[in-house]
Amino acid sequence: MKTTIFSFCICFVIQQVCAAPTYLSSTGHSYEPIAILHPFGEGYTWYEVRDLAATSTYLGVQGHLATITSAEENQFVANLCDALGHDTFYWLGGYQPEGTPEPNDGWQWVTGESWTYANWKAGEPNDAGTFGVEDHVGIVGSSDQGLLGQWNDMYAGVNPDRNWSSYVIEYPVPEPATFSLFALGGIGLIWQKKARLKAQL
Ligand code: MAN
Ligand code: CA
Repeated sequence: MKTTIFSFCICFVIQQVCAAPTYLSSTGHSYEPIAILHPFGEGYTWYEVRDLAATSTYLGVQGHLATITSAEENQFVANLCDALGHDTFYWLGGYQPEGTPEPNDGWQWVTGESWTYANWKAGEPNDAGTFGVEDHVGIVGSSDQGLLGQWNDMYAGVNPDRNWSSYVIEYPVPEPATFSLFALGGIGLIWQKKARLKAQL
């Protein structure tokens, strides 16, 4: 189910749309894209959404900006973004250390996982645009222009040409089956304890 939250201030309207985290069995993780639309030049930096992701929890597990290491994971995340129905990029957890001169050098994930996969759009990464410093990865989250799932390196700060601050959270949650077994085990223990208490009465 999609949830839409509108926040209104005098001259500032923010729309935030998200859906429940969705599980991908091949990675054992759940993914939650969050679309945030706002007036141009407002909104969050990459650093702010990185911290928002890292303070989000699901099933008691701390999240992080999504780190994509296969075509399957990329497609899965892109499709979840597309389902929210907003034509924005979504920040991922990929970045270049500050001062990396070459557009294609030194890319890393926020989790420290190795950089084994990339899905750059043709011509990217290019360190282009108004600010000339593009060290963070955004993924196209809409199929509207036929580029769904392709990546661009972008400026991390608040950009006057941008009206979105969307991002994807990844949660390394326990597998649903394992989780259910834990839950069943817990119920079993409570039941045993109750039975023991009854026997003592
Ligand atoms: C264009 C391209 C991109 C760049 C953005 C910056 O779309 O040059 O590579 O990241 O502008 O706004
Ligand atoms: Ca770029």
